[in-house]
Amino acid sequence: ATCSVTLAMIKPDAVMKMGSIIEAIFDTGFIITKAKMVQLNRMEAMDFYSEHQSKSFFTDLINFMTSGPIIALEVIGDDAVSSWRKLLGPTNSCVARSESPGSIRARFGTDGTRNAAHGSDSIASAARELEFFFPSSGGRGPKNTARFTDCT
Ligand code: YYY
Ligand code: MG
Repeated sequence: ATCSVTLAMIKPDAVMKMGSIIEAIFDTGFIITKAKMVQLNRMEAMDFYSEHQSKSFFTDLINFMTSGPIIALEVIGDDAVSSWRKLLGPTNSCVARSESPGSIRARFGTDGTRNAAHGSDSIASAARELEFFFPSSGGRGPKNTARFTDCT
């Protein structure tokens, strides 16, 4: 089993359900190694989702993602990028409810935009998205020096 890392995010519609989502994360065998609640401004949300800037849903996505706080999580586990996306379920929560009823998007999301949570789609985007929320330069204040190296 190969332990790897991904960026999980609880979106504004699901922050009130964070307890149940974090419980599902641990129940599935993941470990959370960093956590941060922040509210993104429009520039930050557009940067995070820049791959979608030409899509018809982009403005709706940015409006939603800036509508309240989000929680960014560094999650480690066996094959974390794909196993976290599997736990998330399909992008659209309505589809998730029929195709993957126990998934996080099925349980906690509403529709194709308000879908409760995010997961990086590749190892490269996990690295980019983790650096976005948890810059290695760190800035002022205490540093997280905790190291979690196994998946047990
Ligand atoms: O990676 P994932 O979140 O499953 O889907 P993406 O295709 O990357 O889209 C990012 C984000 O955009 C999605 O979580 C909801 C929103 N979105 C939308 O509002 N309408 C669509 N038709 C597709 C995606
Ligand atoms: Mg995506």
